Amino acid sequence: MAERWFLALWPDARTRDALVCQTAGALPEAARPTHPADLHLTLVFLGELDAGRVACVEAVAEAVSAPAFELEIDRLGHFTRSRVLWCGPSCTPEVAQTLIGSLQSGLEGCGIAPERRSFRPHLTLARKVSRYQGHALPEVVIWPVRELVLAFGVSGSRPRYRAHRRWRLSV
Ligand code: 2AM
Repeated sequence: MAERWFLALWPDARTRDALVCQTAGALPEAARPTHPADLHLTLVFLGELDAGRVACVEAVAEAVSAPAFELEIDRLGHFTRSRVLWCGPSCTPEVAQTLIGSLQSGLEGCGIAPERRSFRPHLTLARKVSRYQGHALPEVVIWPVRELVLAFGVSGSRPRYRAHRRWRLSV
């Protein structure tokens, strides 16, 4: 299967461990949990890209200037149709919305149309979760977001995602 690309935020090891710890109790037995190294929050889904488009996306990410920020991961949620259990922030800081807007407008120059659906920030914790009730994490995890990552998925492998390039956000 062709690689599917996306721009995302990847938690540092400390944040990832805290997320794993805070969400472990929420995973139903039959769920298919995400490999900890695969935990991430997608900002822009890109889909299949040829080499020229990858280079164009890299140039857009390179040109974007955005400050580092913090995300408060405080809630659990469930996407019924895709049967995904997730955690995420109740509030998305304006700086993150601005970063997404800058990326999307740059990506239009690569021929990548902006997502029309509203942004639902989440980290997929497990798949094949048919039903879930519950909303808050036992403790809020403060995630210091310091970099933007261009990644792609490799089907059939675990971990499933590979970071292709990373860009530091300014501090
Ligand atoms: P998910 O974890 O909720 O499936 C790589 O597949 C990343 O892109 C994942 O974060 C995935 O979200 C997201 N993704 C996959 N298909 C998508 C789509 N059609 N639109 C938006 N995001 C998508």
